[in-house]
Amino acid sequence: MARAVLDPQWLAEHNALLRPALEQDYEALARQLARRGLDAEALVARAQRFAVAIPSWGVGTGGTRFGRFPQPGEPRDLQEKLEDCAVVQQLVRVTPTVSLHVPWDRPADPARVRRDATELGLAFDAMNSNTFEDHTAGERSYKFGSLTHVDAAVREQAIALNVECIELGQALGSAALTVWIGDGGNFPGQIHLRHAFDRYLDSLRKIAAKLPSDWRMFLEHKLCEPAFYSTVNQDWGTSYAAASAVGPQCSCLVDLGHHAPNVNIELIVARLIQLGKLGGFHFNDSKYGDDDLDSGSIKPFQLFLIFHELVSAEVEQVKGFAPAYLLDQSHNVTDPLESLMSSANEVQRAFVKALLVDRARLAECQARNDALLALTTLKDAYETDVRPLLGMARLRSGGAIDPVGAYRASGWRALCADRRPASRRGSAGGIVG
Ligand code: AFD
Ligand code: MN
Ligand code: MN
Repeated sequence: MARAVLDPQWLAEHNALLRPALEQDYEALARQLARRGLDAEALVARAQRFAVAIPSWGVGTGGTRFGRFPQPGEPRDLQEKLEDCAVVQQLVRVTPTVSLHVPWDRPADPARVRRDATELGLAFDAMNSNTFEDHTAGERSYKFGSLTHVDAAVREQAIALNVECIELGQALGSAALTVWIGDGGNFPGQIHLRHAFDRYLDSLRKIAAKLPSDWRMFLEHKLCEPAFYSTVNQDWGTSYAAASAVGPQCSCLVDLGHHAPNVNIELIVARLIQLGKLGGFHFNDSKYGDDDLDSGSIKPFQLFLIFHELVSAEVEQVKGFAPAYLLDQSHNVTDPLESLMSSANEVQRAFVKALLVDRARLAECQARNDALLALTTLKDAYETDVRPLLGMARLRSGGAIDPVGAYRASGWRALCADRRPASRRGSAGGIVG
């Protein structure tokens, strides 16, 4: 039995106040769904099984290159970050795993960290390697690249960090490595475009050679930043080519903020599924670029359409389809725990709404080229208010009917402000969006 950070008795009392209204709303929704041939109970069970990982760098306040505005009670070390993750999980019950960024959160004693996490009811998701900034004085600099650097010694150092991530991950019980590099050029002519990609493949193969047989490796592409002229792994096509060249354990990770404006991300998702190379997601939202805004805050319909593709693949039992889900956001102006809770809820909501799509009717519409009714079919699902269903799923899983409300009432932030004095507070990690 995991150790509950917030008092379960207190949470039960908080839920008791909201429960009568939830039950009424749930019954009304269940009747509506039944008319549409959908079983609310089965949907609650599906919602309960949904999971999305929390980034260790997401529980501290994020920053931009213009500054960071820390708030009281921020976690100062990995142990405190795990405690915060456990609070989120206790209330939402869909975030049972944590994804670490190394060296931001390099565990000195991984076996102990694993025990601590298990005690809190948490496990570890994909490991993330950071070779986009220099860590200690004297090491070879990543200023001009890491895995694609012109100097083989710098590449070796970056490869070694990725191998260290794999080893740490093995000790932690993780089974995946996500590689995102900032490598690229800021000036035309700065790098040899083809040779840099060759070096990328060569480095990736060396990392992949160290993967345990049950591990996966995800390549995360990004249009630009920090390289503003040419990024080595810049788009999904490049990422797909690289993942294919590296081998079967390697696939592509889609971060929702890493595309050119107005790109059809759900189409990219469909293509990668079809090609057997969709590894996972970094969920966030964006208006202009890699904004790292909270999931579902700007384009909830896009999130739904992405999940429509994911659920389609599940329903059609596409071979090898098992994408990893992680939130990757930078919380600059909110309490990070509140953002994580509401974002997990948004992602879960998109998933549940995608389950409501009348796929038989959609197929008929497509077969007779009925564009309008096809869209209406999707909108019927998208516009259904599934909040009672999500609340019921959380309640039955032991979480909070209203996670943010419960969190505020719990006084956790104020407690942390006392327990975690600012003088000892280190970097919260996560300076890059
Ligand atoms: C980047 C990527 C990547 C990386 C992160 C660091 O989204 O996932 O780990 O920033 O904060 O933009
Ligand atoms: Mn990302
Ligand atoms: Mn990003």
